[in-house]
Amino acid sequence: MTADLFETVPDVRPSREAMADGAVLLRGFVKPFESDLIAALREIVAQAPFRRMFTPGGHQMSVAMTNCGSAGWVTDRSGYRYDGIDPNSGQPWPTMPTVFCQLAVQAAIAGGFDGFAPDACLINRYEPGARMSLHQDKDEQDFAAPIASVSLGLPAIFLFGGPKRADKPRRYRLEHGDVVVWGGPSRLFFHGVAPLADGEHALLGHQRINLTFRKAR
Ligand code: MD6
Ligand code: FE
Repeated sequence: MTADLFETVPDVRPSREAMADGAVLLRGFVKPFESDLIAALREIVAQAPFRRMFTPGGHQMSVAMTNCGSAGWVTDRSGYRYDGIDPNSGQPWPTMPTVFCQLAVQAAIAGGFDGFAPDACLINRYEPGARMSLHQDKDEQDFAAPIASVSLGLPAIFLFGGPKRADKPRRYRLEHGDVVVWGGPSRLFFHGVAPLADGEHALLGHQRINLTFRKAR
């Protein structure tokens, strides 16, 4: 029997996988946006370079961050907050590119959330070994809006827990092009990212980039 009997055309449809009530994993959702998205990302990073911020407790994060949009998430010795100004430049964060906004809004719709209007996009860069400990996203003013999270570059193990820190997280492998949207009953669930394994991604090299879109204000 010859191998080509089993060949199929690649399945380019994004898939939809429920993670919890209000949380959905859209594998491959980025594909139609990919090249414009990465070009826009490079421009943002040229204006507002990645930097490793400090937690209020004085620890430097292993993940490097920047932002675009009218509100940027920052952390320093005084706490976590959203700020319209990049503290490194004293200038407003780069404007949210149209392609970023379109991707986030369309993913939110696919996840069951109409009318998402993100004003903040936190951009996380993981190099091998970087991780994010379990946390809740609760610095936003209105928890009615969902969060859309876009994974690019190297794959990561995403830890998705529950409403209590002690809830045992489930592990999801997030790959380049995957989007997670969550809100509603799971909006405040604990989550994190396991230490990034090394590897090389064809477009982004030895790193994972995560974009999280929020309505902060
Ligand atoms: C990350 N993501 O995937 C970290 N937060 O690198 C988050 O912390 C996150 O993916 C809120 C909602 C979705 C997320
Ligand atoms: Fe988060």
